[in-house]
Parts: sequence; C-alpha cells; structure tokens
Amino acid sequence: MVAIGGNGVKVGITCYPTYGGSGAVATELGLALAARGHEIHFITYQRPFRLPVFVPRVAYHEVSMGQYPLFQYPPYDLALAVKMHEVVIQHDLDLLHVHYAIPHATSAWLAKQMLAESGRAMPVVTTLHGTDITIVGQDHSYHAITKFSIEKSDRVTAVSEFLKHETIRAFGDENFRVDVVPNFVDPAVYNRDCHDVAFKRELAGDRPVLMHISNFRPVKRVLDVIGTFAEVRRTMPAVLVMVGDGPDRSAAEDEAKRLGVAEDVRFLGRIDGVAPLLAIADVYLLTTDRESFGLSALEAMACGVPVVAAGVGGIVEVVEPGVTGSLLPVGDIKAMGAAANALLTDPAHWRRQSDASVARARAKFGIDDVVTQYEDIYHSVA
Ligand code: GMT
Repeated sequence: MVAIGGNGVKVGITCYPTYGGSGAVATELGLALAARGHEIHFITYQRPFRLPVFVPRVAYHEVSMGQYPLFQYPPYDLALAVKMHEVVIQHDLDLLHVHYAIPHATSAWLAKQMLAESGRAMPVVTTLHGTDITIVGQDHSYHAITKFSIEKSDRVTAVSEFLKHETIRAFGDENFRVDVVPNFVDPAVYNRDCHDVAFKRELAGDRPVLMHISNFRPVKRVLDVIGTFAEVRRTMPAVLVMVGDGPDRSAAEDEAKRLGVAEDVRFLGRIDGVAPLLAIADVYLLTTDRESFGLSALEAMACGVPVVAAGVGGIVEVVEPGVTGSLLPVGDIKAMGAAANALLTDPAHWRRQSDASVARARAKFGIDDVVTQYEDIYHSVA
C-alpha cells in the first residue's frame, strides 16, 4: 500500500476515448475528481471525446505505438502498459483506474508488475462497463485473460447490479469482489432549463421530438427505433432525431425510407455534447437488446425526458416503469410506439413522468454521491 500525499489523489485514468458510454463516464469522473482537487492523468490513444482542451489539474498522455512491418496487429496493450509505467513514475501517481476490462486491466497489471520490480506498489481499480463482460470477456479468446485481469485488480466495480451478477456468473467470485458503483449524471449540465431550446423549432417546428443516441451498433437495434417512430407517426405528426453514427446507420436510413417516415427523421451524426439536444426531446427511445446500464437513458431522464426502452439488463435499474417511462419486450415496436403515444397525447401524464425522471436521476444517480463512492474506493487501496 502507498499513502496518498496531501488531500488530493493522483490518478491515472484509462478508457476508450472515442464515442461510448464508458469513455464518457471515465472522462466525467476525471473532471469531477479534478474539480475536487485531485490530479488526473488520462492515458489513452486519443483525447477523450468529452475532455475539453484545458482543465486545471487534468493532463492527457497519448499512447503512441511504434510501427514495424512484422506487426500485422500492433500490440496496443503493451504500448499502453509502457505509457502507464512512464506516467506513474514521472507524475508520481497514487493509482491507476481503468475503465473497460479488455485490454486496460491487463495493461495496468503489466505496468504494476514493472513498477513492482523497482519496489513501487501501484493499486489498480477496474470498472466494468458492459460488453467487456457480457460479450468480449466471454469470448473464448479473451475469457482467461479477462478473468485473470479482474482477479489481479485491487478493486473491481461494476456499473449495475445486473453487470455484477453477470461478472460473477461468467468468472466466479472466489478470487475477487465486485462492488456496484452506478453511472452518474451532472444535473447542472443535464438540465432542461439550462439550454437554449430555440433550435427545436429548426428541427421539428411545433411537433414533438423523439430521440435516440448511440453508436448504432447491432446491439442497439436502431431499426427498432425507426419502427417505433413509424408506429407513433401513424397517429400523430412527430420528428425523430437520431444522434450518433456506426455500422447500422445506413440500414436505419433505409428503414426510414421503407417505412415512409424518412422526411421526419433527422440523422445528425456524431455529436459530443448531447445535453442541449436532450433538452429539446419529449421521449427518449432505447430499443437495445443488451445494456448493462444505459447511460444515455439516464442523461435523458435528467433532462426531464421519459424513456421508452427494452426492459433488459441494467436498464431496469435506471428506468422505473410507469413512473419515469416504460420498459417493454425487446423488439416489440408496437408496444413501444403505444407507450410513446400515450406520453405524447396526454400532457399531464408526460409532465408527471418528466418530473419523476428528473427527481430519480438526481436522487439515485447524482454526480456528487457517486464521485464520493469512487474516492472512498481510492482511499481503500492507496
Ligand atoms: O460495453 C459496451 O458496449 C461499450 C460501453 C461503452 O463504452 O459505451 O457501453 C457500456 O458502458 C456504458 C457506460 O457504463 C453503459 O451505459 C452501457 O449500457 C454499456 N453497454 C452495454 O452494456 C451494451
């Protein structure tokens, strides 16, 4: 164990820096920790998408990989371990906090072994986010190394009870403990009252807005988003705003044409700051078939947007059905369309669910409480 110097902790944070919930959570956590006086070092291959250019007490260290003709697959995990080792020594870090097990927890373990050779202890905290456990970690090629890397972490957290149980089911719990630390939202940013909603008129005129934000991977079932919207459009004028990009975007655009609603669907592409967009939405759609948490649903709720979602995985811990939205069977676009319709045709019902969404997001997933939970974890290992 090493002692934390002064009041602040020096933390190296590694995450996937591109579009995605785990990178968003890791970055928002780092920024919140820095605002509390801690020193944060992001160690990633690209500047995290939610990291502004300059923030006091926050540094960004880019992992660069030497190329060589023999490397058909350049070993990023080794380059990351080397950068972690270097940053720990140069900046006298107290611990490494990695988000998404593969390969980050493995690289952190390697860095820890290298540091141990020079007599330096380096605690590693690993936060599990989702497919690192539910898909990638259970693939035969990665199962053993995922298990090993989790077991070698000093603390392991999961973003939902669902993910904790999935982790234990897939890897046992003989050699490690998983604590649930949920994802969080900053109500000062995700707040319907804090954004200029004038551009709602540009996007939708006076029609209600349904919204979906994701990386358009197959798991998100974005064609179901279009299908759900088409159900709504059959009974009332409305606009669907699709934010993000990914493998299924073209298929979603084709589906909108096939269903005759293309004129009312706006594909905005990837946008990093989504709070102002969520602030103009009336219903948030999340039709995914697998989700350990559903950060975008929480961000929507914080903006007073009721959520119509598939009742899978950790979403059931975020959305309270009948209170802050509806949870329905995967693929049941008729039921999802009906739930959205019910909200959009009854202003009093919408207002109740909107207010309840804001209240639940703040009470159960407020940034202050969750950041304190992470601080407590850091103090338990460093
Ligand atoms: O696990 C993934 O698919 C990627 C990951 C990400 O980087 O966006 O998403 C997961 O982490 C988010 C943040 O904790 C959660 O909100 C998502 O539910 C989760 N995705 C899945 O479980 C599919």
